[in-house]
Amino acid sequence: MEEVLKKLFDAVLEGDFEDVKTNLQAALDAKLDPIVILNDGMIAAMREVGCRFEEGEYYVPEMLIAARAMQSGMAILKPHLQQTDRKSSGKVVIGTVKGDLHDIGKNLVALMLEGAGFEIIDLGVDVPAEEFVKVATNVKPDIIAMSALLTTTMSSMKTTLDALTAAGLRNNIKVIVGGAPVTEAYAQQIEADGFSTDASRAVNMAKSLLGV
Ligand code: B1M
Repeated sequence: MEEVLKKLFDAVLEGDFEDVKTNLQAALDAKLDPIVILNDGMIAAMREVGCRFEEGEYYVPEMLIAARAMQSGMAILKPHLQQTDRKSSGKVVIGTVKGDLHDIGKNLVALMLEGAGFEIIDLGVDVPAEEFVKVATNVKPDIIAMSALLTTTMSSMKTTLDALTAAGLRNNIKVIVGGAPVTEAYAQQIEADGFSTDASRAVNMAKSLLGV
């Protein structure tokens, strides 16, 4: 790994925002691909945070501090990840499902979709099925995008899909799902229209579902 990416990785891991800022800028100045900076420097560090949590070396406060450093870094990286194409590709309502407070992956998906020309309505975290239905009824999106990071909250995706069907909205709206514990098999089982493992693929999935 490039030295500067290793430093960025360590800065996110330690939740040191000043070091995140310095090394992120250094990586950009070195003309490294922003996607590589994101994946190898920052997302890889969050994965390591998860491993340390599992091993009992990190606790919730350390996860939170790393998450804040990651979010601040994403804000700096944002303009470099977005394309200049401003033509509207469609309207997306996005949220992390009920019971789940993880929003970094969801924010990345929203950021990349926005960069690809989608209009984003971000409902935040811990979004109940009724809220997805209410907003979908009002704003008539082309896509609903749901994120879940906990095995215990994945079932909220199915609850939301059922609520959309009950409200008669399912025929007009494509639903895409993702997040670390979500698999293609699970997406098929709950009859989502699309699934992706990461934010870039979520954009491709959204575009192909809408044919844009
Ligand atoms: Co939590 N946490 N956490 N956590 N946390 C995980 C998810 C965990 C895997 C850690 C571990 O044990 N290794 C574990 C879940 C275990 C499980 O269910 N299998 C866990 C746990 C247990 C918990 C708590 C229960 C801990 C506790 O309180 N005892 C608690 C739950 C709170 C709740 O939600 N109700 C909790 C809390 C937290 C914090 C609040 C401290 C913090 C979140 C802060 C925040 O998000 N603002 C946090 C963090 C930071 C993590 C880890 C370390 C990092 C998550 C992350 O941001 N990754 C995580 C470990 C891990 O993931 N390995 C962990 C970086 C991000 C870019 O990746 O979100 O996966 P990710 O998004 C990816 C893809 O998944 C995909 O695209 C992104 C990449 O491009 N993607 C989509 C995501 N959504 C998508 C939607 C799509 C398509 C793709 O279409 C719509």
